[in-house]
Amino acid sequence: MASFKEIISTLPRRKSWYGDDTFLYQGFWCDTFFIEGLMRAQQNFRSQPPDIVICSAMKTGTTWLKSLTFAIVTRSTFDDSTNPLFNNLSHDCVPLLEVDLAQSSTNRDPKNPLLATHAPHCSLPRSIIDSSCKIVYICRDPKDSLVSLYHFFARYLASKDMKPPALEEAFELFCQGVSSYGPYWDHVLGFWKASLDRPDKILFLKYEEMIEDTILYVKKIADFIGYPFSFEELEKGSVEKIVNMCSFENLSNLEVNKSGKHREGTPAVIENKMYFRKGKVGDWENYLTPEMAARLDSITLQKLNGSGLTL
Ligand code: PAP
Repeated sequence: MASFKEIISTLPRRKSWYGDDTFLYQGFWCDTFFIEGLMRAQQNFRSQPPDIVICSAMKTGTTWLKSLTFAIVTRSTFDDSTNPLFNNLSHDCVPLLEVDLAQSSTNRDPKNPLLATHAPHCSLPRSIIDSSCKIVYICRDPKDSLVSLYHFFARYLASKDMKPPALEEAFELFCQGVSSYGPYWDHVLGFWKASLDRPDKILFLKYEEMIEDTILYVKKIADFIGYPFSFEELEKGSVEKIVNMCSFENLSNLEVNKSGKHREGTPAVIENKMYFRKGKVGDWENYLTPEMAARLDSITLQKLNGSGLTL
């Protein structure tokens, strides 16, 4: 039987704007490392009903959503000063399916029901679709996602003394759908349509709406994943506490997120601070020309046409 690497080597490939080759697997562009992990997870991962799967395309608010959900599910286990989020990046509190759980479903804390993936809906392991586990999906204005993605890889390349490409180059490929786990619009639409089919299983969130009224969405998420706030908790401000603890200002100023490293000791090591840039809605205006924004908006309109979704 062909190895995963051999199968990947037969897939359509393009040069990504951050240097490596990217491959088209099940309709989505991705690096070898993540495709291989996803293939393993598709083969090996067995989801359990209490699982809660955080799904997202890249740079749409994953770090934040992981922090919020982790804080929600662990609120009765830890007090205000002992929550692991004070000393750990949220990516280290919520395992990533295609990396941490690729070899085995059981390589995780049995008390933590959360896991995450950037995989598109069509590529989720069968057991996630078939079991009664919950999925929480977050998406974001593609203009802000692109700008965030560009800065992330530009900083990553700079840290390795490599020259980042021009934003225009990244923009062009993003528009063509060639971005990590892209086409971005197909990723969002996959989860959007699935959430319409199974609203009890998939909670579909937008970064902008969560920024607008985080308290409301923390309550919604908690209800959806089966950790509702009691009347007493609401009265004593537990929701506000979680919102404040997971705010951009608070998390980005924690020592672990200023100086710590994610996946230290592996080739995929990344400084935690790279996951915190501005955390704002509409920062694209500082980087994209009006023409670039208009082109992205028109692709978004065309792709989402008839879906009932706006971004
Ligand atoms: P990932 O796909 O690598 O996990 P992800 O967390 O989805 O990244 O996206 C990072 C974005 O979320 C960054 O946006 P920006 O580049 O436009 O600033 C990051 O700043 C933002 N972010 C991180 N933490 C928070 C938070 N607590 N609240 C709001 N936004 C946040």
